[in-house]
Amino acid sequence: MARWRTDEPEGAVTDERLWLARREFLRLGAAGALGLALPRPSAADDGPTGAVLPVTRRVDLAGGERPTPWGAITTYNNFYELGTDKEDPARNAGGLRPRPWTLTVDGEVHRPLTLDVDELIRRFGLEERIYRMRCVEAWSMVIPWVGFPLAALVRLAEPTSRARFVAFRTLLDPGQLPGQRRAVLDWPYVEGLRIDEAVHPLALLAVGLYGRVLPGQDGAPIRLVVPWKYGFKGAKSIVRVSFVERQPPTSWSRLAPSEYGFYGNVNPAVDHPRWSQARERRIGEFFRRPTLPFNGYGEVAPLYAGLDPRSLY
Ligand SMILES: Nc1nc2c(c(=O)[nH]1)N[C@H]1C(S)=C(S)[C@@H](COP(=O)(O)O)O[C@H]1N2
Ligand SMILES: [Mo]
Repeated sequence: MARWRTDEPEGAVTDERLWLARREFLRLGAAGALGLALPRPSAADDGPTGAVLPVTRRVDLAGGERPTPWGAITTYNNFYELGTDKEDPARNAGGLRPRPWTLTVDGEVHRPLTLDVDELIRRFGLEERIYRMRCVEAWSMVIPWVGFPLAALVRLAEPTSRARFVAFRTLLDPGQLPGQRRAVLDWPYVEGLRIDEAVHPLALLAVGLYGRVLPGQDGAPIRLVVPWKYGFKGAKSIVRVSFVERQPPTSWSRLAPSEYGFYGNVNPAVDHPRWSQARERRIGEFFRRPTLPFNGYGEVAPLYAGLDPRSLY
């Protein structure tokens, strides 16, 4: 069971030497025979790059497990607007312009907002959250995100009593996201949460990775992270957050309702129609490991009390 742990000294996460030391450690790990199971980055993994973010505390919610190397997190991606192969997003992210970037919050709120992402960062501050990430395709990673709780944005917007769901919309711009020229999904990518899920302290808006600004392929400049749900819930490159009365139609559940539900909670007992969800492959590991209910974040179970667990996928 995940537990909050905040005993890391302030500022330690931004200490360059700490990252360098860890980088060496990761490189040794990947050099062994099991390194063959790693997705091969197109270039050598030189470790984190990009602007350093001001992180004030670190929360390890992956049980002390070593984070997946930067090179794998940034070259093995799902971001269909940048191509459907795992290596495509890293190759095609060059046209995405993540700054300046404004986020609009609208719908059933007392305070509709349009704010620059960097203004949001200044307002809320940043923390590092190390989470497990489980894709519906049965692979997983351990990712040191940088961000702020989604609950902070919800509080700022002051939802009305009618707001029951929150919808997240990705940028629609085929110039920056060339994959939108093909109708793979019904663009823009839309995901959604129930409002009580959205204010759960684990739900995160991520703006960084390994202490650095988020690379385009990982959803720059701001993306959703909901660690107890399959990765597809985590919409990338978000431009709009809308509070609504009714459950929003979400991209994957519209495309294949029998394969992807609205909830998308990680559940080893409910198989995808085309493969088992009982086990998963942690990127970098050879043997599959058992999938954990709610991806190991069982503290969210009360959110779903009284609902049929088989309907939660
Ligand atoms: N806009 C958008 N968001 C998206 C996707 C996508 O194709 N487009 N893929 C989702 C899926 S299936 C997963 S597993 C995660 C992958 O995040 P990562 O590439 O940063 O690991 O992003 C999710 N967010
Ligand atoms: Mo996924």
